[in-house]
Amino acid sequence: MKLMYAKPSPFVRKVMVVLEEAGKRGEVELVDGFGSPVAPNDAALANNPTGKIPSLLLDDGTAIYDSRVITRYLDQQFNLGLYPTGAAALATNTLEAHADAMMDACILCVYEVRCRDESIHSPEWLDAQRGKIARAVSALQDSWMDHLNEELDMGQIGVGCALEYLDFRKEMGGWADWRGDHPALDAWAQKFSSRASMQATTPE
Ligand SMILES: N[C@@H](CCC(=O)N[C@@H](CS)C(=O)NCC(=O)O)C(=O)O
Repeated sequence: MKLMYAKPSPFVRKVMVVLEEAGKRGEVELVDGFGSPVAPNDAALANNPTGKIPSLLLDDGTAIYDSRVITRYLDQQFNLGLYPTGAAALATNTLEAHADAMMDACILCVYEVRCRDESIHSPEWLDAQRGKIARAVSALQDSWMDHLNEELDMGQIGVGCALEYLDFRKEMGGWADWRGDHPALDAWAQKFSSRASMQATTPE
């Protein structure tokens, strides 16, 4: 399998964390997929017409995306139990979607700053994305702490990746520090980031 990859990407990181948790990192070749909407990457484009990463090229030549499709595929392949079935599925799936939406808002800020000339940056747009991030962080602490402290699932992995992305791109994205106002979530994130799978995938 080949993974279209970029180390800073929080969506790619979700996939890498799953591979590390499975002990299967060695089964995937990493292919540089770093690009942006205005400078798409050839390998990323070859496997996903939108040029987004991650995409995973299977050994039979099939390309699958996006991150949620890939993590579900890996979960089934390696029997990881990261996606519970039955009634518990709704919470896990919603939490993963919540984390992905945070990442989407972050990436939109990063692209606004990095890909568009400063003269056309939109403060309203940036503030709107930062507002989404702030509300989503508060909701994690208000409503999701019990779930975050339960058995490992894909929702937790998504949240761990999203929160560390907030730290990683704080300066470029221009959002406020989230840790001071959310002590319970901060404590959870610190513990979660000590997992070997998180340590092995730290963005840089
Ligand atoms: N919904 C997608 C989002 C992926 C995404 O936005 N990836 C970014 C990198 S973090 C990307 O490939 N951006 C390039 C582009 O938008 O053209 C997923 O879950 O995989």
